[in-house]
Amino acid sequence: MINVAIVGATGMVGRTFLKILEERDFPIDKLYLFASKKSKGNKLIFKNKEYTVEELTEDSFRKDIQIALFSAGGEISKKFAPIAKDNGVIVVDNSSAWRMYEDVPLIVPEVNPEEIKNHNGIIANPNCSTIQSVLPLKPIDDIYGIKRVIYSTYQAVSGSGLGGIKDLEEGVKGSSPKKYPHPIAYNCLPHIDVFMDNGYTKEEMKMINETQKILNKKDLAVTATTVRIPVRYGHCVSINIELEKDFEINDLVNHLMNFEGIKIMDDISQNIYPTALHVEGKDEVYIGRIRIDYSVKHGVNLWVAADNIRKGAATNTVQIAELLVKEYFNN
Ligand code: 2RA
Repeated sequence: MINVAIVGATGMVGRTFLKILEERDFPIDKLYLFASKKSKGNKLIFKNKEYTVEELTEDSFRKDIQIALFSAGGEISKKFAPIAKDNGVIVVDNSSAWRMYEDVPLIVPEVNPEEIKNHNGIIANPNCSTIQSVLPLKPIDDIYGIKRVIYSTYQAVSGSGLGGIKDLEEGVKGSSPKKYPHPIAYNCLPHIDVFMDNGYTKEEMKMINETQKILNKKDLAVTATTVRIPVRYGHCVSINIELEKDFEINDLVNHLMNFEGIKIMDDISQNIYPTALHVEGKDEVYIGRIRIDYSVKHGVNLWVAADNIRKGAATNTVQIAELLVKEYFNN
């Protein structure tokens, strides 16, 4: 049994951590919940037991915490993950703060579980839209080789937290946006996170850099356009892939079907394809609209949908923690 801490326990992902830990019967002995000063004293339920949220301080990482799941933003992770690590805690961090550090593994358990041994106390959970995208890319790369990837994303407002949901719900009533620079109701914004000097957004650069790191293909040609859409939960990604080798589309579909964590939903004769509403509350990555891209020699198009708060954040983080239990705590 493991002593676990959740940092950012009262946030959307933090609360989902608790839900997933319970659903998957994670072997928890002691549970500690930490959040900012304003959430101190809040009560959260885990396995029918009430826990009191404590204020996160530099003394929070008691000696008996073994694994800490962080989802409290990059600043908190930057400051407190090293403190936790110095107290012998293994941190699984959902923020982007540590993802591109050489000595921090960036893990999607179905794709690169072997990386679990390569940490120095901090492990990073990838960006939600990256997680759902690398699942199909992994089997395709292993079997056919991938030359180039073009991402176009359609991302739910919950990716921005409660503020995103509020802008949508209030926006449909005519209120002006607070979280986004333009109304998100009845609209779509080609702008997620901040713009970088190269004209890309930080979200687009996350998808590019994280895909290359997770697939261990530093020179892979990847580009991305990430778009916010007026949907509450569920990110969708159109993925165009240029392969090294020729392929039979049915073989490619079978390889995807047989890959852990993937569900195929693809029958256009019955209007069957994954949608954001369908994936809400699920942990699998759903793939449809699989079709040859005839504009290049060996090309394929995929439509990939997943719950951005579950598989895109909380579930993937808990699955990484399960790898840790298997690797270090299964005495
Ligand atoms: C978003 N992927 O959707 C980013 C962070 N969660 O806003």
